[in-house]
Amino acid sequence: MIRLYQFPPTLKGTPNASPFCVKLECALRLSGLAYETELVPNPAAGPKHKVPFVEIDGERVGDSALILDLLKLRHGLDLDRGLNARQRAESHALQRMIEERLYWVMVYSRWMEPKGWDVIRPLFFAALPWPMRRLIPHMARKTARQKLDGHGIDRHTREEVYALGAHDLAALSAFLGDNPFLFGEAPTLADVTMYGFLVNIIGPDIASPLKDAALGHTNLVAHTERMGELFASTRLPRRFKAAA
Ligand SMILES: N[C@@H](CCC(=O)N[C@@H](CS)C(=O)NCC(=O)O)C(=O)O
Repeated sequence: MIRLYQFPPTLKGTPNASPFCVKLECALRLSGLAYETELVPNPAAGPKHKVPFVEIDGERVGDSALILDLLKLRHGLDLDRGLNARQRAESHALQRMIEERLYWVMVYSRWMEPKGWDVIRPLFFAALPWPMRRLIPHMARKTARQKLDGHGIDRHTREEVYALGAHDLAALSAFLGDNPFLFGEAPTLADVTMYGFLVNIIGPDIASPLKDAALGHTNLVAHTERMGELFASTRLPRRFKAAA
């Protein structure tokens, strides 16, 4: 049995506030593999102190990319089986751009910007008992700033941050062109990845120049809607369960 651990659904407009959780769950749904979902509010529960993580055959594994490698090995999950070597390389580069750069612009828009913080603060920490509900958000925001600083994105001006994000979105839009999916007629892992991040940028009610830039690419919006329909129409997990 595959058990997927992810954040509880707190943020309206996206299946999960973590784009990595959406990516992994979408890959599982499109593959048709049976899985169960457990909801963990605290990523520290995972082997790498991040979500998503999974339990496969009794073993806990963290990181969506490593999990997908393992699912390919053990369960034959391969959304890229139709791609040639060059397309696989392109897919790899697109995913790394989305996850290692665009992601951080999204994190900046949520955690550093007052408009983002005002939305996520009451949602992400609602389950905490008083007085932790007052203290933890402040500490978590400080940690987020340290991570953004470590990555380097927070060393740029606000305008530069959003210009970098807009470049990534423009590259994705140009690559997609008029195709329904990034590599043609069928969704691949790069589509699943792009969906996880775009639905998190476009879906929630968090105004930002990043969201504006994404909404400016009609093909990216259409892709997100297309993937959202696939996500919703594919098999639902057998049960949702809150982790102890
Ligand atoms: N490379 C990881 C990234 C996962 C990740 O960054 N998850 C975030 C939520 S979107 C997290 O758990 N952050 C908690 C932390 O960094 O402490 C993956 O692909 O799964």
